[in-house]
Amino acid sequence: MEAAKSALDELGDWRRTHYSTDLSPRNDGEEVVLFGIVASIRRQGAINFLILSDCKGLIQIVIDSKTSQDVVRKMGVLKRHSYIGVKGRARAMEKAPRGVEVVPTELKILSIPSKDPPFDMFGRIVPSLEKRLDIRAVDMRRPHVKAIFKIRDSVIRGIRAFLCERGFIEVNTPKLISSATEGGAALFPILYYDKEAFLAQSPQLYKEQLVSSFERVYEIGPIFRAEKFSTDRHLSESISVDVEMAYVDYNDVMDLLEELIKYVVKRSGEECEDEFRLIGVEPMRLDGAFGRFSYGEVFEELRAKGVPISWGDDLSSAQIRSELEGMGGFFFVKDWPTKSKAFYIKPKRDDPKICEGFDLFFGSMEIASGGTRVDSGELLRSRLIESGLNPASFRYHLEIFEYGMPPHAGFGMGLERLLMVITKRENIREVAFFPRDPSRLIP
Ligand code: AMO
Repeated sequence: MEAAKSALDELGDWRRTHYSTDLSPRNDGEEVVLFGIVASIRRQGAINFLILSDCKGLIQIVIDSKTSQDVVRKMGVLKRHSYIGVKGRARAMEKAPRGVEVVPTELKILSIPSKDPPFDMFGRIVPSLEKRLDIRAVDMRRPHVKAIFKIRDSVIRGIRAFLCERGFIEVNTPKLISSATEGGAALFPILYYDKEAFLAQSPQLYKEQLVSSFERVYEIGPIFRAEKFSTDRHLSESISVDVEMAYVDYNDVMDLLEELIKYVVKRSGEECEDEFRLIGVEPMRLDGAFGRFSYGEVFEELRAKGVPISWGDDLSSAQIRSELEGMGGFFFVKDWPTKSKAFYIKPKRDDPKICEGFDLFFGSMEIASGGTRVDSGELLRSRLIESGLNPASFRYHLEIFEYGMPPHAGFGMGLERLLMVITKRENIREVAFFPRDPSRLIP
């Protein structure tokens, strides 16, 4: 350990000239400065092959008998997960990955780990997900884990580009709130100075208030749900893509959501070819229109197949899920029983037992839900009471409606759920940086 510490160099005035992926045979002979983490070291006789991993990719570093003694000496103390700087010359090399390698003239050792991770960089040794999550930041150094988060980044940029292009503005709404929006059971209570408050379950009420001035708003932010159970699809803290629009109804927002998903799936597939290859997934192609079925149609079909379901049940029982799985792909279920949906979803004018609400599924997994909103303050008050909520707790919200509210509609989409579909991961924890669930509050 002492020996390792004394071997450490200062960053000094070294600055990166290239990322690993900037280099190609065309850089042959060029002076380069690279930084990164040692992914692997292979010693072959007198030659050392070191794979350096930076935030963009991998590059081979070759140390042979012609390399300076200082570099060769430093190679002796290097191990996997050491952070280093390499100054040297790029050399075209057919056998190297991407046809180029770097021959160092100088090496800086910036950090040497005192602990070896329980997995290797390339997924040959795979410990349990729990163990990986315990040291998540180290787990994410691995190229194929990092790839998932690069795809995530591309998806988020795609969402922003798509919505910005259509005149939406990005907003942020409070996460410390005074009352439930999605039903009391799943709330996290907190102490706000000397009062009880809650972590926001969704930006629902605020995004609705904001359409009264901005007409088109969206937020990509955390939602908190005190889920009582642990499943592969639920997090206690998740990222939601919330969209709200004035002067439209649920049909328009279903169109928008379908277009948005097709756009980000295509864009991330094109932008992240390498990342999809790394995770062994063929990017999705979404050609046809998403199916749109009414709750009544789905209910009748399930009944006809002998699946136990009562009118108003959600579609989450194990048996229903296995039926929905068979439908494959994305599809909407709309026109839900009013009693099954939140108080802010608008009942149909000609049949108030049914509402203009929808869920978007991918197989049996709910990806998003939304609907036309109640825009009358009076109706909102009575819907709150019917839903067992106290209008007094929503006074601040109802008051805005007294000042007038345009017709509006919107949706909330679980970012991790969409990413599970895009990256074909079975467990939601794989697509969250630092997942939170009933048994995990660290790291
Ligand atoms: P809902 O409660 O259906 O609707 O949530 C919207 C979407 O958010 C995702 N989601 C979750 N993802 C992971 N873990 C969780 N615990 C979790 N809870 C929800 C799902 C879900 O479809 N205000 C409404 C939306 C709206 O009408 O605009 C709402 O929150 O993908």
